[in-house]
Amino acid sequence: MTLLKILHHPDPRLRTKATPVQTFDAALEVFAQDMLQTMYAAPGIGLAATQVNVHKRIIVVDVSEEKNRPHTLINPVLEPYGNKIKGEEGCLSVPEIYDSVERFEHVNVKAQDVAGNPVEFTADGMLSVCIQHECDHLEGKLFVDYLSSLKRGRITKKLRERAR
Ligand code: GNR
Ligand code: NI
Repeated sequence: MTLLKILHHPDPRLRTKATPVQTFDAALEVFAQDMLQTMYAAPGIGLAATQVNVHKRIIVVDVSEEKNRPHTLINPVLEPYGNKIKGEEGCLSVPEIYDSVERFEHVNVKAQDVAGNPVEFTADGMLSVCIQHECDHLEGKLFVDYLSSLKRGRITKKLRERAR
């Protein structure tokens, strides 16, 4: 098991658009396990491959209390629906910053599992929010992009100072 290094905003590599996974092999399974381990250790409720500098469409999430409900989603495609809800978000790539973001309440998810089998389900609550947050990472998008440019500028400055 390997703990992966998480990139921090404003690292430009976080802005990379991830490409689809085409090969479902043992290396993918190992990488997915490493991502889960890294997420649990952080600790976090989700992690996108982009955050560990792998620009493939892979996310892991576990919003359970006991940390025993891992989901690994490959090539996820989302159809968000319903009302917009506001909730506090944080991000392992934007450490110690929390702010309110609007998301759709529900999301239909089509994806593949680590073996390449198709999976489809709907999510709501924290799982819905988390999956939307992770899929943004695969597009090179961060939750701070939803904030005002004034707020985002302050956050970027703070993290830049912290990094040096
Ligand atoms: O651990 C995390 N918590 C969280 C809280 C509210 C909304 C989204 C998240 S995801 C975050 C982990 C992370 O950065 N995933 O990309
Ligand atoms: Ni994040």
